[in-house]
Amino acid sequence: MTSGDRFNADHLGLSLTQAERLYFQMRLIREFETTLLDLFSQNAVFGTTHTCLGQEANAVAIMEALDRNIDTVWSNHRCHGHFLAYCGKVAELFAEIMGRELGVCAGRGGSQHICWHRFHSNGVQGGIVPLALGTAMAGKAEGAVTVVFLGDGTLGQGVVYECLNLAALWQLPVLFVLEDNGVAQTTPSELVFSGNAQARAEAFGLESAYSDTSEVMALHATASDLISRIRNGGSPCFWHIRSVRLGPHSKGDDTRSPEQMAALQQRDPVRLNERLVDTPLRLEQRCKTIIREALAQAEASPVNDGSLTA
Ligand SMILES: Cc1ncc(C[n+]2csc(CCOP(=O)(O)OP(=O)(O)O)c2C)c(N)n1
Repeated sequence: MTSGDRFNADHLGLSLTQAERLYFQMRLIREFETTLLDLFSQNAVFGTTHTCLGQEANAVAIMEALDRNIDTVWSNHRCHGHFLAYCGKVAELFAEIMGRELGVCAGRGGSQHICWHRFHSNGVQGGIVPLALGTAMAGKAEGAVTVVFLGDGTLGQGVVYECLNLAALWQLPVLFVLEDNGVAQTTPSELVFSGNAQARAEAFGLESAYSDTSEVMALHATASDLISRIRNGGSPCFWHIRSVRLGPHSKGDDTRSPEQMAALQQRDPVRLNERLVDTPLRLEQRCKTIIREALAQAEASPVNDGSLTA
């Protein structure tokens, strides 16, 4: 298998510019997530799920800036967009969530336990951060970068600060990405968070960056800059991205008011980036077809009865 086969969403048979491709990937993630919520409401899927509706641009912008042959990604409970932007394996992700043998890990762990090539996810808040330091340390000699995703609620975990300290002390090639959607499950950040997230990282000696945008090209430019600085021997970095969560925490557990949600919709990255393409409707239709076919493929795969391991 070549690296192109592994990671290239262009196997979908489209010839797109970079901007079109980034938009297309966001649209595909959006379609995946809305389909998944529909499946849950029909009781067609068991377990739980955490969609990344509203955060698609972060995932797509960052994965595009990585060298996926050597760089490592650690993702959290809200990982579908990160994974799809990493490799575009739609059917395998559906199948994983549905417990099917075709799943990324043979349907054994669901999306919170993905381990594929150099992409990992885990739902224990903060638990992935020390692991990210490990892969950063291991990859330093070959010029590899590790990216680890955090939600703002995860800044309440002490281990995150131990890791910021060690990353700076040992100058590890790691990019901490804070996807700050302003809410942890149903708790608004302002009820639990004091001070400034960037300042917390800087206090340990890390470089930091802040983005308050859903523009995918702007996010990609920042991601490329930060990742290449880290790769070329720069300090580890903490990137605070102000984001929006447009869906519930998992399924239906959203206590935010319709007014709050309407304000957040103004920052919907899929809508905001639509102008990057001439034919958004055509791409939307293409995404819908891909999702429909991938879902059918996942559904055709046998449920893993526990005998098949990844
Ligand atoms: C150690 C631990 N405690 C509690 C949970 C349950 N839990 C899952 S996600 C979540 C909120 C996470 O909020 P945040 O880090 O802001 O990420 P977001 O969900 O907003 O993306 C909680 C409390 C968990 N997964 N791990």
